Amino acid sequence: HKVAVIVPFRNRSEHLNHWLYYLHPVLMRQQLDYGVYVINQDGDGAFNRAKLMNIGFNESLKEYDYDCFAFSDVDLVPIDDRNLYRCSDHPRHLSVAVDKFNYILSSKTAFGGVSLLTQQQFLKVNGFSNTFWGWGGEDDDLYNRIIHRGMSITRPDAQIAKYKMIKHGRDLHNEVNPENAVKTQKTAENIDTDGLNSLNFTVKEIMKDVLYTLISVDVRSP
Ligand code: UD2
Ligand code: MN
Repeated sequence: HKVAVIVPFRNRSEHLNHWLYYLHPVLMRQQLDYGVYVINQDGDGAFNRAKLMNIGFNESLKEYDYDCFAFSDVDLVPIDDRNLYRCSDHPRHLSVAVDKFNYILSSKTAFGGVSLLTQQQFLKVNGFSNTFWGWGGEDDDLYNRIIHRGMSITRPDAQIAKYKMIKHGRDLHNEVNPENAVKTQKTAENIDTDGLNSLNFTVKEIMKDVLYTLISVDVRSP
């Protein structure tokens, strides 16, 4: 399994240090051929998690022929090695039971946190939407895209797919955006024209560390 782990990022260095410390041993024990790509949003415009994921997909493929993409928040640490960071026949949701939510899945359609898609699956849904600025909705929109394209999702057992979320408040410039909830009703209208095929950004800097590649990008805030 050639897995690119894509981590959306801005101003969470402490979380990143923890994440790297805990995740590398897990991923190594899982015997994956993997690379970690931390996609840092440059500037202080509204955060766009989904767009950073699309950028990570594009940029990681320039380096290696990855066939699986693990999209992961920087604050989610798996607590069971059996929760494999591998793709399957269906897009896969790994962060099933998170301590912050008392280890209970919020809804059957939840797809945020940590999710995995093969290259083919991600291309089939045209990636994430690029237009979800601020907090919320982008994960639901990706779920809708998957269903719209005739796929379904799978999850590991909740006993295995347990996570700790590093404690945090809401970040600056990532306020809840009420427009995002409205937009999740319009996935079918947008999927063909908003996504990987409409992605625009500028790479500002690429920094290669032994443990990860940090790519700073201008996401061209509206
Ligand atoms: C939930 C979802 C998350 C995403 C978000 C809504 C789960 C477990 N998590 O997380 O996947 O759908 O809601 O957008 O369902 N980040 C930064 N710097 C910032 C802001 C965000 O690095 O200033 C990154 C970081 O990787 C973070 C992620 O974006 O973990 C999601 O942001 P959050 O942790 O504030 O959102 P949360 O915990 O509500
Ligand atoms: Mn979080």
